[in-house]
Amino acid sequence: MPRAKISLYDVESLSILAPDGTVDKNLLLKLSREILIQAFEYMLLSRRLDEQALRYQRQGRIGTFAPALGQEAAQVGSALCLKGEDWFIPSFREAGAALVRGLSIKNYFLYLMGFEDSNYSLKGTHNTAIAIPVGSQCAYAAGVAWGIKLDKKKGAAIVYFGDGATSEGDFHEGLNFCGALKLPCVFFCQNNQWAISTSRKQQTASQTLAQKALAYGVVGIQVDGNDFFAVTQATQEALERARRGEGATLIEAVTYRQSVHTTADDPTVYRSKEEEEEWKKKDPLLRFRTYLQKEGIWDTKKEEALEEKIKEKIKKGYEEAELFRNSNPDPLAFFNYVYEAIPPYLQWQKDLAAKNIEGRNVIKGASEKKGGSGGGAAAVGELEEAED
Ligand SMILES: Cc1ncc(C[n+]2csc(CCOP(=O)(O)OP(=O)(O)O)c2C)c(N)n1
Ligand SMILES: [Mg+2]
Repeated sequence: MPRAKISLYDVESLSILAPDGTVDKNLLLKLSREILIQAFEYMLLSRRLDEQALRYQRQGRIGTFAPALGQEAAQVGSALCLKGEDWFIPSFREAGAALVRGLSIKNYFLYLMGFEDSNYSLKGTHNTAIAIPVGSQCAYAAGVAWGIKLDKKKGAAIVYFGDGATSEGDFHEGLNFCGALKLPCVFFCQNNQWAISTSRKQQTASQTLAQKALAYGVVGIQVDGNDFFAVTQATQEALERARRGEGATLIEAVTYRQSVHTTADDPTVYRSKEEEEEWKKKDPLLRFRTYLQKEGIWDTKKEEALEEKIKEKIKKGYEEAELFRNSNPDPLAFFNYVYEAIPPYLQWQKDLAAKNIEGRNVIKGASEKKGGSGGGAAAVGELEEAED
């Protein structure tokens, strides 16, 4: 019999909370009233933070940012399953999840103002800095998970990335590594249908993103990413599996990026209004609110009070960040945090930048002298007094 079928497992899909706010009671995880309210509070905070940050960005108060708007159930639902000992490894669109992990509004705005002090505040936590190179965090996560296993530590790692990242090598390498070594890692993919202007369909011929797990011998599951309960259930199961030493899971949370890719993007040139309207009907916040109201857990009065609280919190956080900006912070701080001991070529760059910031010096013949010293550093230049 030279030709036979190799049987692989089927990929599960999970949905518990429908867009009209009704739930499948057989699948519903028992969660306390307090947790449900807390989840809604984080989801609303995340949404309002996105809306306010967009205004600040348009006013020139902060730099470019990537809104999480529309992905609140995926982010808050998954992050709420984490314990302090677990490692949180985000990309650039995870404000909702990061808030659950203790990110302060001040630090969020500091990051968006370009201050490295925000990332530095992560020291001592189990949260890593935001990864901008798409998919790179999947490789870090494999390393973190390997560390957890080698050190026989409790907990697991969770890494966040998008549909676009599943076409990057780092995603495949990370997943393979975690599969081969049975590492405690949850790969949390937010399939928000777009990677800037590349649609999910253009991204891959794969029927689901979850099935990519099969090739690496890890569990893959697709969930309705706008369904708080499905996300929570799948993440909880994946984390428990990881903690039991049974290896990694790939979760594909199917959701939608309702806003711009970043504030430098205009989605009207590549996607239709109709598509956006269709997804608004599946909005994660609306559906969760409808459920909570039906259950008598939430009402308009509570929400009005929460809206007020959130408004104040965001305003206060922004003002604290502004205060920091106006306090003459060290503009060279970002040189300090990449290496424990700053290498000579970086020290050179730092000194050069310091002199340039002082406005007294200009670079002359930067690429001609002495040659680079590795790590992509420019060749050592020559400093000269400026004419003015
Ligand atoms: C390695 C790399 N290539 C390209 C970019 C530019 N870029 C930033 S975000 C992005 C799309 C990412 O899409 P996806 O993974 O779906 O995440 P989403 O932005 O939708 O959250 C690209 C191409 C980058 N940051 N890093
Ligand atoms: Mg995407």
